[in-house]
Amino acid sequence: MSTIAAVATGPAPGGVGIIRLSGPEAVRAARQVAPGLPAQLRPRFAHLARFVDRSGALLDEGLILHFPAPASYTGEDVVELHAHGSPRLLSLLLGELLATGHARLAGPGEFTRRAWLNGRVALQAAEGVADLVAADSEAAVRAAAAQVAGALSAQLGPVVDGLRALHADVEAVLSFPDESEGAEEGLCRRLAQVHGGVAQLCERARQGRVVRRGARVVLVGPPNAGKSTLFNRMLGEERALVDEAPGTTRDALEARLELGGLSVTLVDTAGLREAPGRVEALGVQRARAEVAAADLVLLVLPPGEDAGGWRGELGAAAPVVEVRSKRDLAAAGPGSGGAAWVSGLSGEGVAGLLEQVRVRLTGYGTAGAVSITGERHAECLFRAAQALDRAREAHVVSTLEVVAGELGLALAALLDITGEDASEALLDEVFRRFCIGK
Ligand SMILES: Nc1nc2c(ncn2[C@@H]2O[C@H](COP(=O)(O)OP(=O)(O)OP(=O)(O)O)[C@@H](O)[C@H]2O)c(=O)[nH]1
Ligand SMILES: [Mg+2]
Repeated sequence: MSTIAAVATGPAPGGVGIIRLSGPEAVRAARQVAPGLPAQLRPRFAHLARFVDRSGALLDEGLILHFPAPASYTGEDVVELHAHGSPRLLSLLLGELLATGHARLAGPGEFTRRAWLNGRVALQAAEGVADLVAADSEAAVRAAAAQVAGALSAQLGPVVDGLRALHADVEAVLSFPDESEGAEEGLCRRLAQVHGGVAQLCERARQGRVVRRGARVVLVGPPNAGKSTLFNRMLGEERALVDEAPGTTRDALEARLELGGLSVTLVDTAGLREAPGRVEALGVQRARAEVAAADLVLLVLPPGEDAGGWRGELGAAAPVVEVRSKRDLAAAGPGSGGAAWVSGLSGEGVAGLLEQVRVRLTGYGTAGAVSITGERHAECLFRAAQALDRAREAHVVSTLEVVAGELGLALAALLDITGEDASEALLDEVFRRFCIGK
C-alpha cells in the first residue's frame, strides 16, 4: 500500500488547517517537513513542531499527531499535521510532503476507502461520512450522523437475516423436496413478512430523499386565490408582488426556508387559467412544470371554489394538500373535508399549514429521525422490493424455482447496500462522491 496525503480541511482560510497522511511511510514523510521531532512519537499525542521547506526555511509552527496502525481512521499509520488554516500555506506544505517521495496525493474518498478496506467502517457508514460532509440542513446532518453510527445497519440486519433464511429454505425445498414437506405453508407468511420489512425501509428511503435533496413545495391555484400573499406569509417576508388584479404573478418564484430542520424550496406560481396574454400563458406553462416536479403541492383555493375539479385538472404525481385561502372572508368555518384553512392576510392558520407540510414531507417523526438518506441505498431497497413483489406473484402463479430466483435477486440488492460481495465498480461509484482529503 502506498502512503497518501491530502489537505483534510476546507479550501477557505480558518484558524487551523490539517494535512492528513496515511500509510507505512506517513511518519517518515512527516519527519522530513518537521525536523526536530522526538525519535519516538507518542501515540495520539500533540507534538509541537516546526514545519519547514526543503531548504530548511520556516513555513509555520504547529502540531503533529501520530495514530499508529491499526487504531486509526484508516487502520493504517496516520499522521496529522495541524498548521494555521491558510490554504496557500497548506498547499505549500503538502507540496513539500509529496516532494519527499514518500507519499502521493490521495484520490477522492481514498482515506475512507482504506478505512472500509481495513474493516474500520461499514460501507453504509462510510457513505454517511460523505453525506455528513455535504449536509446543508440540520436534518441532513442528523440523518447522516445516524447513518455513520450504524442506524441503517441496525434496521437492515433483521431484514437481511430473514431474507437469507427464507432463500436458503426455498433452495432446500427445491433440492430435497421429500424432506421438506409442509415448508410451503410458512413460505407465504414469511414472504409477506420480509416484504413488509423491505417496504418499510423503502418508505424511510423516500423520506430520506426529501431530507437529502430538500423538498420542493409548490403553491398553485386559480388567479387571485391569494397564493403570493400566502407565499410571503410562509416565508415571513414580502418576496412576491401581491395585487387585486388577477394574473399578477407571471414567472415562478422560489425561496428557501428551513422547516423543522428540513430544507424546503417554496415556489409561487402564476394563477392557472386560460391565459389571455402571451407572457401569462408562458407563466401558466411554467406553473404546470413546477407541479410536475414538486414533492408536495399546495392547491390554494378561495372559499367556495370547487376542489374536485382542480385536483383532476392538476394531475400531480406528488401528494396534494388542499388549502382554503382568505379565511377572514369565509362565512363558514373549517370542516370541509380536511382542507387547511388559512388567511395569508392575517396569518391565521399559517403555522398549522407549515406544520402540516412538515409532517407530509417527513412522516410523523422529526426530520432528524430519518435514517436512509443515500440515493444508492434507496435504489438498492427499491430494487429489492421489486424482486420481492415478483417473488410473491410467482409464488401464486409460477414455480418455486422462479420464487427462489427472485429471492436471490432481492438478497443481492440488499447486500449491495452493505458492500458484501461488492464489485470494484460499485466501490468506485461510492467513493467518487467524496472530496479529496476525506
Ligand atoms: N381578505 C383577504 N384578502 C386576501 C388574502 N390573501 C390575499 N388576499 C387579496 O387577494 C388579492 C390577490 O392576492 P395575491 O396574493 O396576489 O393572489 P395570487 O393567487 O398570487 O394571484 P395571481 O398572482 O394573480 O395568481 C389581493 O388583493 C390580496 O390582498 C386573505 O387571506 N384575505
Ligand atoms: Mg401571485
